[in-house]
Amino acid sequence: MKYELYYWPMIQGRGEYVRLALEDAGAAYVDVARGSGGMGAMMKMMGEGSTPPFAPPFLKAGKLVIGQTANILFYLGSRHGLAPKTEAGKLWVHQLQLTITDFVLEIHDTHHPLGPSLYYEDQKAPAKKRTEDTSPAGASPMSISRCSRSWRGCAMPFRSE
Ligand SMILES: N[C@@H](CCC(=O)N[C@@H](CS)C(=O)NCC(=O)O)C(=O)O
Repeated sequence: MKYELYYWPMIQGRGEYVRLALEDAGAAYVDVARGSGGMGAMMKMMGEGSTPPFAPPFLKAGKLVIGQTANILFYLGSRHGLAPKTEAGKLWVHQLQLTITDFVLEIHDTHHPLGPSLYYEDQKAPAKKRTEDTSPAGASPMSISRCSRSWRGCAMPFRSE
């Protein structure tokens, strides 16, 4: 079976996690949106079927269409022996990937705290403030431990303790 990866052709972004797994597994795949007519095919896929993907990346594996980076990697990890075989091991690796997902969003928000449609130059001041509040270096060890390490995605305020 040849996988079909759907991701924005102009950036590496979250698609790169999937590409790395596919490459590591030696799996055959086509990077659909990088080919002719691929963008149109990708946009169409997001609007069809009873369980359409919400946003790229998504992977077509036979009849399956799998969205969410961590979900795709969970699938590929088991299928290609990239993840441990035990349930505990699989869940641990999935947990790590979900933590990475949170972390990626944290990093994104340090540059685009007001939204992805505005340029970084248009949100420099809030970006600076967001970065100060995000960096583990800016938080005291006590506040970090109380908040289960804010930089890993905890939404609770922690500065005033
Ligand atoms: N949690 C999702 C996030 C998907 C996501 O936000 N994809 C971005 C590109 S990296 C996107 O397509 N954003 C534009 C949109 O949602 O319309 C994942 O990990 O796959």
